[in-house]
Amino acid sequence: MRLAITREISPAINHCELTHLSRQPIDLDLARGQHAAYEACLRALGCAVHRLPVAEDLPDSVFVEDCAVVLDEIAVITRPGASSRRAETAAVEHALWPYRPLRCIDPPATIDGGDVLRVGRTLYVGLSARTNAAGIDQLEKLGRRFGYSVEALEVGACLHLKSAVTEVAPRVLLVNRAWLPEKAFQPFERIDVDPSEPFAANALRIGHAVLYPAAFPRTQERLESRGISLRTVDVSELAKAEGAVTCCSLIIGDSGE
Ligand code: CIR
Repeated sequence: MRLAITREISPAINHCELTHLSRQPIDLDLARGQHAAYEACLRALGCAVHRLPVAEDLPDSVFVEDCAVVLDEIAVITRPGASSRRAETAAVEHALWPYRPLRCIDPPATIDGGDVLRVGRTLYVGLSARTNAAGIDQLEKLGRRFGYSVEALEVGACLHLKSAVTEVAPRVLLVNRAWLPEKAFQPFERIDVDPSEPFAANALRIGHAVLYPAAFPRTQERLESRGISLRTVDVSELAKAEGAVTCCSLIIGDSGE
């Protein structure tokens, strides 16, 4: 069975980091309800959910994806690019140690899990405002031992690489090309987000299903007409914190290949 690690939303979420969006009030009760529905969806897709306890003073701690890169052989505990987020990793590290040998990213390197897209044995890593070249270099050295190769891509127009691209079926990528380097991912089948839905490229693939935000009906139609089976969730409140569906969990289990 797959395990999904999640974390309760901090009551301080209204003080979250924001890079590309302006601040809008987040309704904490509504956000908690949506987060619980997200977890229910993970369960419906076959995951056992391990929810980490709340961190009152860590506004972005619900976004556990940024704290680790879970591979089949090891888990790499990251060093998030935003200094306000560095203390989030301790609880995630504690939760992961029964499941994987752990490795750590050391200063001055920074890396956010949202910048790491695994496709087969390749780790595509965004060089972004959060992930620096030293972080990519350390991940490359850690992954190489287990047969992973790393490809770096510049990400400037959006927060993380996975804001612009995720895998929705084996070697089928959902992309917002406007946020990616021109020739990125050319060898793959690519499904473009609808131009009116630039934030629609973040989808969470679990086995043969895809967990997807309800906010992007036009891109949803493109995915469904390609035969991708979706389960939609309303994550409108977490979207105000620049979060999407991959960022609220760490999935441990078979890689779905
Ligand atoms: C941040 O700026 O770090 C948070 N407000 C949002 C993080 C979203 N993480 C992700 O997409 N992997």
